[in-house]
Amino acid sequence: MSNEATLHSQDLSHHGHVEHGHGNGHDGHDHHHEETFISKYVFSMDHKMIAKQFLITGIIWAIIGAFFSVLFRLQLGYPDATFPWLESMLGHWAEGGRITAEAYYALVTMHGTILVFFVLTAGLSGTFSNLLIPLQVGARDMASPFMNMLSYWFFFLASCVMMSSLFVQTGPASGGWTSYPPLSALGDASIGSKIGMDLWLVSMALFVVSSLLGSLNYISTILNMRTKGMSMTKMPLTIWAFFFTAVLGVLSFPVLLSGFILLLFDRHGGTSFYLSELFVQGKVLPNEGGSAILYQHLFWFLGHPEVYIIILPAMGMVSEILAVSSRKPIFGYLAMVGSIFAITILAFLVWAHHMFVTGLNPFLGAFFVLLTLLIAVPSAIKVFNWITTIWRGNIRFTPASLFSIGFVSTFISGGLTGIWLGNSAIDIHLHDTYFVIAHFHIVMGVSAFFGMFAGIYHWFPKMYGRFMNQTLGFIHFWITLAGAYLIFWPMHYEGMAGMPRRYFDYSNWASFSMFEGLNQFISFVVIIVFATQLLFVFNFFYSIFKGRKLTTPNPWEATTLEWTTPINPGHGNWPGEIPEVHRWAYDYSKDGKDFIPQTVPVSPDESGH
Ligand code: HEM
Ligand SMILES: [Cu+2]
Repeated sequence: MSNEATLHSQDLSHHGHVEHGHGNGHDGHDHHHEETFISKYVFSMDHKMIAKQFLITGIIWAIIGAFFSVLFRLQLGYPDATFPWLESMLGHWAEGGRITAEAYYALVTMHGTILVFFVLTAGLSGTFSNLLIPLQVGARDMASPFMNMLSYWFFFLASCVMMSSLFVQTGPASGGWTSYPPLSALGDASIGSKIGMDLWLVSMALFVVSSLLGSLNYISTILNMRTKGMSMTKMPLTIWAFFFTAVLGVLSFPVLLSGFILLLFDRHGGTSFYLSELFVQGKVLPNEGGSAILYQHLFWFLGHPEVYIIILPAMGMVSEILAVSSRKPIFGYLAMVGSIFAITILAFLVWAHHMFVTGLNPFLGAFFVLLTLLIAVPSAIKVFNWITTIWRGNIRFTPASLFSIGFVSTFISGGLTGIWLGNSAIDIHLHDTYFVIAHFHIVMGVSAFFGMFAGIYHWFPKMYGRFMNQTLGFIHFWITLAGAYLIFWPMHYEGMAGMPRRYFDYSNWASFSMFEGLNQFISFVVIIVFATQLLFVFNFFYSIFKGRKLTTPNPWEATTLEWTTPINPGHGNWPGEIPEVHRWAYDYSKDGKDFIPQTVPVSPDESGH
């Protein structure tokens, strides 16, 4: 499996880096100065605490973002009903107990923005990159703990600004999570194009800064701070996934940021990067020479990689958890790394598949179709390897392993419909219908959430020294799995029948009222699934304080380094020396042993290192 001889020389060359890491001031950190409440829990530079901050902020956002979908699903499922409590909660946004059209668009926009960026980017990637990178590569902390702390606080600031937009008089942005101009560029276009849009842009700019600060740290930590013996090919797949996720972010978020800055100029600086030849109420606007399509290129140059920024960390964690819980080595480690790499490259080459209906030259479109469909190859390799990893494994069913298997299931289901949408000829029919909503919710909404849940159940003991309740975890899994399919499967059919997305009320169209019963059913399931997530949130917070305590540092009998730290590791992770690594991360069921940690020498004579 491994190639000891060639790695040996690499080990030595890395040694220098590691010592450098030692001297970084973390050693004996605890002895030197008292940790105050503020330095320990608020402005902490400990990657583990920052991970918890990202996670808890992400959970709060997830509740809000998901609750918004409950609100607008009420409108979609019961367009004629009135809910007096809505009016007492939302005031004039729900006059007479019905959500207004403006409020509907704002809710959809906030729902999408919050879940994509604040939950699945910051909450998922931010949490687990922070938690696992230093622990699994054997470092005392990130390359720059201070920058890492800043990364959280920029996220927190972005959160405050986005949150404040919910309370301004004209309401939050309502141009969709993509914020296409001219709706987003013209303050008078709609009520949600006013100050709410500015706050949205400022918040997102802060968010990009946070994401870049985080990613640069992740990349430099992985490249420079690995412990002795941890060559790149001995890294767990989680680390590979976080590495490429960070690369994606560093290369694409700046493009989005520049797109947003130009949009701010258009809104307030009198420029017209995105505006041209516009008539508003019979009046010609002065803007000349801009192009709304330019914005779409800038947006989707991030927008597409963004879906991989969301899904790759989940893929990494699932690979890890499947190996641990089936007590088998991961199948095809190098193919897994290679396919993450291929996905990363391809992610940058396909953005215009979101723009088939913009009047793109069909000849150019053909290239984007080809490149898009090519992503199916590395994706299929990964799916094949996950299945062969659990094949004939001795599977231990835990909430983490079930959510990992659920991830593979929803990733396959959503990935297949991606092949349809990747074909421009079919996409032109399905564009902006519920088929797209169904596709991306299954493949990146549900899958990524499953990866996140799996990660939380699996690493909760490392984070808090306690277990989460298993029974509640099983209930959470089965209802969520069934619910996700019941919600999103039917949406494919609605989409094929032409039901458009972002419509506030379908009841005027005879052809769509045939879905009345179905829409009601979907909305009903949404409420149940939402309640189930609250059960998870309860389990999470309850277990932090009252969960069953860990008695051993390695409860899942895993091979990776994070389980060699004490049950509640301090800042610096290992009290003494950083452990040395001798083997890859997946020696399960080998040499007659159930598992062999990475720290165990391969052969006696190798230990003389
Ligand atoms: C039970 C969970 C969820 C339900 C019921 C739900 C439902 C919906 C529906 C019906 C829409 C379309 C509204 C419209 O276009 O009129 C929508 C939009 C969207 N949702 Fe979800 N969603 C859920 C979870 C998620 C998750 C986990 C994500 C994270 C990826 C997500 C991301 C989005 C995005 C990006 C949009 C598009 C917003 C836009 O058009 O600007 N949703 N959701
Ligand atoms: Cu895409």
